[in-house]
Amino acid sequence: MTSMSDFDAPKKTAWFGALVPVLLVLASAGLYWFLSERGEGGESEPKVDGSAQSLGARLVTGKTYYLFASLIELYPKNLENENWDLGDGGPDIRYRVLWQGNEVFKSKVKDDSLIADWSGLGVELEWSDLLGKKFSPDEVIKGARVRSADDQYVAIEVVDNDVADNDEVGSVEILFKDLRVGTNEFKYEKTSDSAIRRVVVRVLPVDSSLQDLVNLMK
Ligand SMILES: [Ca+2]
Ligand SMILES: [Ca+2]
Repeated sequence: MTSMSDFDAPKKTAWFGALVPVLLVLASAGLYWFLSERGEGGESEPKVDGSAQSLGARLVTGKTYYLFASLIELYPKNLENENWDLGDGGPDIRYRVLWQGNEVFKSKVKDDSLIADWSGLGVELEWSDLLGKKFSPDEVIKGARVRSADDQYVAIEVVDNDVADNDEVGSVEILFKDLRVGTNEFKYEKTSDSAIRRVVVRVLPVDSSLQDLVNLMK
């Protein structure tokens, strides 16, 4: 007896049997695509995020950076065109970083200098001391943490730290879009409200390894 179902059954099996390998191929191709997309995404994300940012790269909007002045030079006379301190005493330089109207870092004072420098690290350390060490950058870096935005700036406000009353030195505003990863030097004319001659600002991505940061500071 030949019923319709007996007749159809082998045909169905053959049709389905032919389809299974095709589905398997498609499924594994899809799985491969899925995995490789994920893999590529996983590798490229930190680059987009900027953790592999190299020296001289523009700052990425929305990303957080360490920022500090590694050098501040003043003109030889104060805002009143007089000596900074009694007699021939040089200025005792300290700076603050302000971001969005808030003080986000205050430096130590460098006594009697027209050219003051800061390492950006805890007092007893040099950058080369950090190679092979297990510190996290947050433990050793002495600087501001700021988030880059193209239309925003950081202000660096400088004073001559005196015993009685500090001498104002001046303040400079630096746009994030003018900053690069690594070293940034800015020179200024003397004006009635600023005796700042030169500022060198260092910018380092916060999500870098200590090893990468040491390389960026070379
Ligand atoms: Ca003074
Ligand atoms: Ca002094």
